[in-house]
Amino acid sequence: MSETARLADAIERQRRDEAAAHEADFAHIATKLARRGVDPETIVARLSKLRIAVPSWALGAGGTRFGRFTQAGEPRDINEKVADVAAIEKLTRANGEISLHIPWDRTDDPKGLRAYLAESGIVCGPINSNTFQDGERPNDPRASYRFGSVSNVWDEARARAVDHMVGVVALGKALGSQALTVWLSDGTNHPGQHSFRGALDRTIDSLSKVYATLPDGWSLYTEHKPFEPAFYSSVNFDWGASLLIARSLGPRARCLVDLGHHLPNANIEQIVAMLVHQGRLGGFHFNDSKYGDDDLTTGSIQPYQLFLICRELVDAERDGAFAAHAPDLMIDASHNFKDPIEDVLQSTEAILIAYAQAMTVDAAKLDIARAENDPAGAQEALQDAFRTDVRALVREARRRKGGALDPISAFRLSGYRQAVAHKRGFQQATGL
Ligand code: AFD
Ligand code: MN
Ligand code: MN
Repeated sequence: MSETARLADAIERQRRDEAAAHEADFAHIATKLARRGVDPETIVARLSKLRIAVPSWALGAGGTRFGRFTQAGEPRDINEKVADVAAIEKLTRANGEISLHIPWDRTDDPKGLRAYLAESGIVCGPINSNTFQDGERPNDPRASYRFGSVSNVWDEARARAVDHMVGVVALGKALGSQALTVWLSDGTNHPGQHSFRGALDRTIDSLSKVYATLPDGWSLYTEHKPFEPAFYSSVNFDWGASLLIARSLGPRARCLVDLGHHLPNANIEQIVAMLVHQGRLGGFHFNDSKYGDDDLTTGSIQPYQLFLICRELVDAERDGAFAAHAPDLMIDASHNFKDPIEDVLQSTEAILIAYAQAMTVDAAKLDIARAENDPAGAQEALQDAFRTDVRALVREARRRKGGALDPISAFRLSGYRQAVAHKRGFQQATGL
């Protein structure tokens, strides 16, 4: 049996076996929400439109600087990565998009890849440049990214970084992408190593050259991160720097919020609100973190924070703030221990649950509490929603689109990993 047939069979079997239990759960939540004046159909309809991109680098086991433990059946090339995303999409009906990383996913045949994507029902989401690794070492040492890419004091390195990004945009265009995501490792480890203002100037100047080549309808996302690999200062270190860069580039430059790229206890939901206010929220990299850029599974550590972030999105949507540009939702994680596909399924589920919970907030009650300066009332409105088990809404959205009621158990039931392990063995693709 083909892997596709295995998945279809498992999804179907599960839908049959768990239909009665699911219907009872859905009826229960529908009644409960009706008491809050919330229409479950609106939530199901909204959920079924959410699309969460899978990063190509999440499909193999991640590593650390202490090592990498390859798992059986990891994709060996870009086509197998697309096949894994198509498998995930079959299960969830919420992940029909892949985010590529160049040069890890470099192809000499963009036309062929585009056709394979279309055949697999997957679209090409925001595409990522990589100026944090030299890859093939450049002949000219002044062109190395060792001391930075777009912010480097050496013209050769900056020119190389700009060329690379312009090439990534061209490839992305050929593949149907509409955004370039730029995460920079540029920074310093030693006070005085470079001029903060000089580095910002050079970054803006270099990125302007990339921005100037953006095709119609494209955005450029700037992704901030406070530290690592640079431990004293990063050039694009927080949302303020990210916003400065975006505003200096032009209206199609927007900020991307990676949940793991904040110092402990940062109020990420407020950062999201500020970027919405400025019309500069480009998108997200979802993950979770305990200490720093841990790339832990979305919603596994701070589910309430995820809910509050989604609440900002629901609010912004209600206010029409996303009319010009809706944020791109992407996962950004890679793991040492878990099956990578199972992790994507869990992250996706966590986002859908948080989004659904955010939509169950009694908005009138919250508005009144705010207008009356009633913080306890505001907390009641939020936590009443957060404590609601909305999983039946998420399942119903998936059921109506032909997906699995429970993606992880359907994935396990299908034997997909064992089947691809047999074919692919213990190899790994380029990338992390
Ligand atoms: C980095 C950033 C960024 C980058 C990725 C590569 O999160 O999104 O593209 O890791 O693995 O930490
Ligand atoms: Mn990221
Ligand atoms: Mn990261």
